[in-house]
Amino acid sequence: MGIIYVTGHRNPDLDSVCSAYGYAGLMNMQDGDNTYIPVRCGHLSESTRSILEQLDIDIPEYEGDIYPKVKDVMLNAEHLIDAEDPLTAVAAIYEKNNPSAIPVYDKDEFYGLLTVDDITNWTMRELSQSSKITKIPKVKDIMTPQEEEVTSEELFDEGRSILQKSDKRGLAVYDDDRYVGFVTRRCFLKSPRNNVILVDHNEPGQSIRGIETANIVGIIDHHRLDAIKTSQPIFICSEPLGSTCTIVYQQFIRNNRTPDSVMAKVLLTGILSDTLILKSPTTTGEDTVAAHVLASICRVDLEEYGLSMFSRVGGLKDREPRAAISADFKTYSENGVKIGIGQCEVTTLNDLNDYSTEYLDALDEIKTLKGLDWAVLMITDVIHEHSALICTEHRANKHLPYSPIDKNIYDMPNVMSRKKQLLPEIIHAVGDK
Ligand SMILES: [Mn+2]
Repeated sequence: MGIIYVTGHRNPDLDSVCSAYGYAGLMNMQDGDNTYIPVRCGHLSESTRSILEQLDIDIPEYEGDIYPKVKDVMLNAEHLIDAEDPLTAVAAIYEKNNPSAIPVYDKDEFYGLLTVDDITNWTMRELSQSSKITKIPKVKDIMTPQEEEVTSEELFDEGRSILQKSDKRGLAVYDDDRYVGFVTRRCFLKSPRNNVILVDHNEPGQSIRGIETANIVGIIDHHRLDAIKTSQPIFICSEPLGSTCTIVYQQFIRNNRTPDSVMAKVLLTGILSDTLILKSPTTTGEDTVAAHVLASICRVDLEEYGLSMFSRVGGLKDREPRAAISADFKTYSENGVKIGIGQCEVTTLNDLNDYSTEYLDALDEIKTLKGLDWAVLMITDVIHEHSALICTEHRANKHLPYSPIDKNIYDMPNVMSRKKQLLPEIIHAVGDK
């Protein structure tokens, strides 16, 4: 039985979190030999969290990295030896296998590790005094105290080095002061690799930290392909659809499964979020069909639910500008110009005037911080299908095909998609002399 983590990208938006949850759910039904655990490798924005909270699910836990840890190699006690037991009680264990350390309990509490060195040292000492061992001690009487310990979250390499420096053959492993297992030198012979499925992204640079040490066993995505080289053939489903959740829904269908009501709402949430309630030009017929089927399974009015989701996102005034810009900010390099494009969704652009200076200042800071030449922020009103673009000072501004509302602020009626509509114009603008 193996563990396979399913993770989205580092900016955990709704499509990313919902597709990880959905695909892990499907795979747990399909594959009884492994356990699929959905995780997220970034922190949720307040609005994303509040939308996930009304879904009635366990929100995927945060995992900062996928580097192998002590917990991935530690052993659990197969034999229960009590501290009060006579030393002869361990003989049966040695008959079966040859452990270098055995966990010892004091009733139900972990007492310590009995190592093979403890036994050898005691035997040698006894034999040096007389040629026959006459008295059998209790296990606890021959155990030497152990000073070092490791935690289950310790990195594999770190755990190995702690054990190498110690004169012990094994160390107890703790999680929050609770004994959870033990490690011996044998555990550290080979670094393990965690298994991961990437959803809603495939580029290692956008993935969970330590991805280079993991086995990628699957990719479910709707972005351009720039994936890591794998050593084994893997399952890839990459399609230019509006949402990864649509692809996950299609995987349910392909495997003759129907999402239940809770799962349907999870997948619908991802689709409506990424396609801006099916209004973004990235929306395909397949997204529309999937969204309608899912809405009927979970019995919600698609449009109403979509609007209620986006109303949680709030307006410009509810957000801290730097956080709002960074939440979804992508960088590109064109003609030697380093460009950053942020996008945030709102339900009204009416207050743009009041907050544009704050957002322009924040955008300037982010530009400097990230070493960019030009940074722009697309603010999209998902209800009225209308965006505004605010830009830092750059010669390309004057080549943008949009009418200015104010200095470095432009009006973009009917523009909803950064990838499909804005990016080509940005690339064109930096190309123009
Ligand atoms: Mn997506």
